[in-house]
Amino acid sequence: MPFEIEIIKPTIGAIIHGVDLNELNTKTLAMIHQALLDYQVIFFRQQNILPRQQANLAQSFGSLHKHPIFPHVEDVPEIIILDSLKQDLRDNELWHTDVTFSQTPPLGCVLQAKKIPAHGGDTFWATGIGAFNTLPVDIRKKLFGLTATHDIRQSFPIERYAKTQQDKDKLLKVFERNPPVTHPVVRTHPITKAPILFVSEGFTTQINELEASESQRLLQFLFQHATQPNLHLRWQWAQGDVAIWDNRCTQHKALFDYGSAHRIMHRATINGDIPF
Ligand SMILES: O=C(O)CCC(=O)C(=O)O
Ligand SMILES: [Fe+2]
Repeated sequence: MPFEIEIIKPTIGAIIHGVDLNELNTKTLAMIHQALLDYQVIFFRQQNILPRQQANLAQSFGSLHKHPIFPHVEDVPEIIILDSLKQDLRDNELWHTDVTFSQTPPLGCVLQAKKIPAHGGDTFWATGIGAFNTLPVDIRKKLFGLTATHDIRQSFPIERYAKTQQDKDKLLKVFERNPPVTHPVVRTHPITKAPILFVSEGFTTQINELEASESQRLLQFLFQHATQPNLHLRWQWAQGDVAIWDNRCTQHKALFDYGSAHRIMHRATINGDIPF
């Protein structure tokens, strides 16, 4: 079946029609890999894939990451489960780039909607390439050479994620194993060489070279700038939809506006390199 690419916005996003993710061959995979570079986040509507196939698709991009906090699918440890009835998912409501608290943040993720509430639960993605390109020139110049601290504690505050002493001990161990890391404020896409604004509210706590109050002011400005409507898209899920995003050049957030309704997502996270 021929595939067709429907662009969502000039700056970010495309839907790929005519692909069954159960039937991937080298040619289709090459098209998917190229589309990810071209559109930063790509979608496949209502796919019928199992966790193992989702992991295989993700593995075509690189080795897979095991998350230090989220639970995973039985027998497929590379697929994490985000289940609104079992977890506190409010961390995902902040705009964030996944796992930038690591020295080697993920290359990308493959997310599938397993159960979707009747109303709400949309996810947004914003382009870090567009964010950089639309900054005033003087700010762009100022940002080159700056570095920022990314800290897991920002998105997983202990009061919220540790209800029992056992949870607390576990989370403290995770924090110990994941001390704050430093990344460039503007990173370069390793393949396309595009400059990318690489800070997000979820994990970025400080611009290291600036005094605290100036760092806070600049970060607040950059967070707002990067997530403005003309740089982001909003995806309304149907069950089975699959999103793949390039985590090197995007940030995202998931709305938690569906009350006690049940929403389940499965995510495979692809290991990345040290940002430069
Ligand atoms: O639940 C979603 O739509 C996305 C959650 C999220 O931030 C993620 O999977 O990385
Ligand atoms: Fe995320």
